[in-house]
Amino acid sequence: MGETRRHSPLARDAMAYVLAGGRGSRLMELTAKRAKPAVYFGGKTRIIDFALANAINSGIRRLGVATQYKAHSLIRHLQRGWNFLRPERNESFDVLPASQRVSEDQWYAGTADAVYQNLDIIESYGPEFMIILAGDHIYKMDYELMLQQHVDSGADVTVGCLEVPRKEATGFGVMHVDDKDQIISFIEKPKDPPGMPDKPDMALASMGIYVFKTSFLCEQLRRDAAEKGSERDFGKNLIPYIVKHGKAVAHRFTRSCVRSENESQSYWRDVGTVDAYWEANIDLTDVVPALDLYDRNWPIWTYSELVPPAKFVHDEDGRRGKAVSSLVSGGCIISGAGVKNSLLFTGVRVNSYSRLEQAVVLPHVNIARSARLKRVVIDRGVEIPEGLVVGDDPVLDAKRFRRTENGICLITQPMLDKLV
Ligand code: ADQ
Ligand code: ADP
Repeated sequence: MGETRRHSPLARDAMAYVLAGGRGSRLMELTAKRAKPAVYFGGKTRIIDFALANAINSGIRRLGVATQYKAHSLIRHLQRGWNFLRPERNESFDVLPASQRVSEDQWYAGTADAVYQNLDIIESYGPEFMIILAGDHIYKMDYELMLQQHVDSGADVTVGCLEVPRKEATGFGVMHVDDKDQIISFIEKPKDPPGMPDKPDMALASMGIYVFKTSFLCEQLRRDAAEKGSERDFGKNLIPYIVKHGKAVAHRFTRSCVRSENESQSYWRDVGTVDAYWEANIDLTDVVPALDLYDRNWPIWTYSELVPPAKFVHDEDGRRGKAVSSLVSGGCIISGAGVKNSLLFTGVRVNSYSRLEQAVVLPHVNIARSARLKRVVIDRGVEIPEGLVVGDDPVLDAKRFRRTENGICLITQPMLDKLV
């Protein structure tokens, strides 16, 4: 197996603080009951597992997760899957729901407030560095490299960034840097994002990942909290302030952040819309996917249900149950049905005469006989009735389900219940 990685004290002196309170409303009904970080991704994992696994794989052993919006499913997942860090080894794992600890009438106002309200907990652990992460992106990144750059450059804050097409940069913090990658301007979600001087069609976008010395972060959070009119947000308030009054440096997310040999390019996805979510999941069915989930040097840790292996059976007429170019998780049974270019999460049943193509099927979905489903996302636990056809008639699909511009149908149980 791969060499055992050795970690410098930098990562061991750092606490990773994951912001997982946002709703992610563009995922529509997928986030009706759960926060975006709790949404299932990739067959076994949930979105938040990527940021947390990155932290663990980078050698960080102190983790905090700030939750707010519809946090139950997220908290349950964290308790089941991530509760292995041990205080007696100087490790910690804290779930920090907005609990009105600072003032009685306040939830977390913005992302900075979600840290500010827990400053006493953070200070009680005394980490030298804080790495603030978003819990809603799919990527693999070695945060140790970012910590190292932070120390080497002497920055007040180091901001993770990547190049995105200029037109797509309206949802990001967009920055300009000098030749040493010091940030000279930062605009949060500009309507008309400025391009990069040498690549006018691209913009340098913030990943919403920040490294600070803890003492400096505390000082800044307290300063911002006293400021009238601040929205208590990193992207809107803290980062622009530090860019203006201090030293902010960009850390470029590149392929070198990951040591896997299989990945030909750096991979980072927001999966913020149903289309992007469907596509990123279906991409995993490629022969050589851009995101390698099989890399044993960079495992994506998660809570996984104890289930028997996936099973493929003939039905009573001898019809074969089969899946090609697909990922099929444990507990699935495909019986006399055909599955192609699809991703089946844990415990999915596909029964005789049914056909799935480019389908993302969340855990414990039961697909009755003779269904034909193409380009769909099916929410957890849905009972697909016998003979349901989706993906053939755009007008009918749009009437019954959530159909996106790209023709992907999101199917939930309440939508099906309305049909009868
Ligand atoms: P946004 O993508 O708009 O911008 P934001 O809504 O601020 O992100 O959420 C960032 C993270 O914090 C998400 O993981 C979210 O779940 C969480 N979160 C949001 N509100 C929260 C709250 N009140 N309490 C706890 N957690 C909360 C940010 C930056 C941009 C950057 C993009 C990159 O502001 O500059 O470009 O991230 O996606
Ligand atoms: P159909 O595909 O005709 O709708 P079923 O869903 O009843 O049929 O089951 C098909 C096959 O799945 C069964 O013949 C059996 O092999 C397998 N199967 C169903 N339930 C279980 C179970 N609980 N444990 C193991 N195998 C099962």
